[in-house]
Amino acid sequence: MAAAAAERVPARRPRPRVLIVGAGLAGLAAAQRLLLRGSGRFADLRLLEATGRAGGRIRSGELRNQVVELGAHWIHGPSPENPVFRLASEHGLLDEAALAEENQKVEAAGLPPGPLACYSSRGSLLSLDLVASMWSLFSTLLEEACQFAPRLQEQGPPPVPSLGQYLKSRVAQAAAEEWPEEEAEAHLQLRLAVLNAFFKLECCVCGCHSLDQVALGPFGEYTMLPGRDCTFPNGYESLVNCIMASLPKGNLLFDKPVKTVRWGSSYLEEAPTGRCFRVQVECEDGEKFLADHVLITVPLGFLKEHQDTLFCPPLPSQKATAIRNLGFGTNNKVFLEFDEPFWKPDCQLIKVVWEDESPLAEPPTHLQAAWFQKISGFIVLHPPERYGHVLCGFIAGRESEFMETLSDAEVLTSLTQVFRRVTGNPHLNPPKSILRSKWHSEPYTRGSYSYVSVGSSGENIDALAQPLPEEASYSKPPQVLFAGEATHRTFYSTTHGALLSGWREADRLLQLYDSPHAML
Ligand code: 6YU
Repeated sequence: MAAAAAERVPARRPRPRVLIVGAGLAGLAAAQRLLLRGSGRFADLRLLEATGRAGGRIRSGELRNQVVELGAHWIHGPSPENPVFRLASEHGLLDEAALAEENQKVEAAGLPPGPLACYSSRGSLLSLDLVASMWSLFSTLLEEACQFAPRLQEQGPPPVPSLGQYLKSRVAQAAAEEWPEEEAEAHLQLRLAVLNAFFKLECCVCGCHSLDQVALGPFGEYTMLPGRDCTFPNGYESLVNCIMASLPKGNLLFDKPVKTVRWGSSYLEEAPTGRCFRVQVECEDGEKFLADHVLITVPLGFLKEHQDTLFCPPLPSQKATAIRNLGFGTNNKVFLEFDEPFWKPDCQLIKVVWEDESPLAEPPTHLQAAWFQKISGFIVLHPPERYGHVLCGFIAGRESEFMETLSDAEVLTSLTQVFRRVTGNPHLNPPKSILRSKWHSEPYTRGSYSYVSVGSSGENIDALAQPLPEEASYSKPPQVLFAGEATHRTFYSTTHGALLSGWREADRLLQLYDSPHAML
């Protein structure tokens, strides 16, 4: 194959050749749609996946022979508008409770799960009334923060750049104006400490290190769908497996990391087609593929690290800026299996409140000494007859990335100390096994999911989603297209955002070739 000087006009209109880079949900969804809806026109399609498996950030693992999720956990907003919910229902992947109509109608936005136990770092259980009242304040402030979305102009521009600054100013105001003056200093501090635990929870939700990194204006553009979040009884990967089963074998090439995408040129394939292609994709192993269109679905974390070498010519400035400015952070999970539970049988969530912390004070900075204080909470896997006594902790940000550098034994030692301290039981048995994710260390992911960071906006998301060349038209069709969760303006960071983005780009190509102007 060599770059051709001039383009040849083929005698017969050939099938377009499509390459999809990445076999996460976005890439798989795009492939499935092109193959199912393209009436055979898109049969010349291949997916190149860097790793040895499909699913990307959907990754189910095993603990005690039971399935646990190392990546995506819930269907957020399982209701008819959610395409992941629809697909999962169609394939019979959900249980009755998730399918119940009442479940689909719950306006659950941000509801913490049922019964919880909240431990203090001083070794006692905290009053759940206090926790509930601080949760009520925090969730009201989050709702308030959504009011600065660009579409809701009546609120005017955001008063401060970040979600964190806004929440902190409102917490300070509530403390000064609403909390009882006669209350003891220690109790006021406890309120702040409980609120700080919710700041950490929101860091996990946003996938950021600090809420000071999250842009306030666009925060309200993220859209929550109705429905109480549900899980896949046989693992999120059961959804991936259903899509995979519908794809012809041989279309998906594993262990094919793409190194360079050359676009905006012309490459002659001498045999067997004698055709000119607009794009050449080169893999790490040196193998080259020619295509009319390439759909890039790699995570934003990978793009941030490799955009300078991945594209030749380099990306136009709008897109390069979007990649630099949008946020991509880390949220990890730690599964811990205990011989005996130290929690009550109906408990669904365990939170730890570090009593000397406050959202209005600087957080601890010494990672080695205090990384575990960033854990936002532990959910209890239910039912125990199936899972045994297993907790799943969530931790976001730099502390989460630091945890990835520690050994399992080091993590177990620190967390055993935490549990002994908060339960006041110095003899509490350590967890007997541990399983955890390390999303920041994954070379083809480099974090967990995207957020709109200070200095970026929903327009950057749209710019990231735009195909290249920028002036694409029917006579100059798109060569490089972009999908993946980070390209969805209102559902970024979710599986449904990823799925919809894959469909969006598949539809772009389907329309292109359905059009009466269809070229090639
Ligand atoms: C959801 C949830 N959830 C927890 C954790 C994580 C994520 N998400 P992929 O990465 O899947 O695929 C790209 C492929 O490309 C991949 O296979 C690579 O290997 C490959 N690749 C890379 N480079 C390549 C190269 N050079 N060549 C070839 N191939 C290459 N989503 O709906 N529910 O509970 C969670 C959670 C720990 C890590 C999640 C959740 C996010 C989803 O997992 C994720 O969006 C999609 O799977 C991404 O699919 P994709 O195809 O785009 O990429 C306001 C506000 C805040 C907004 N946030 C609110 C929502 C909170 C989000 N969820 C939270 C939490 C959990 C627990």
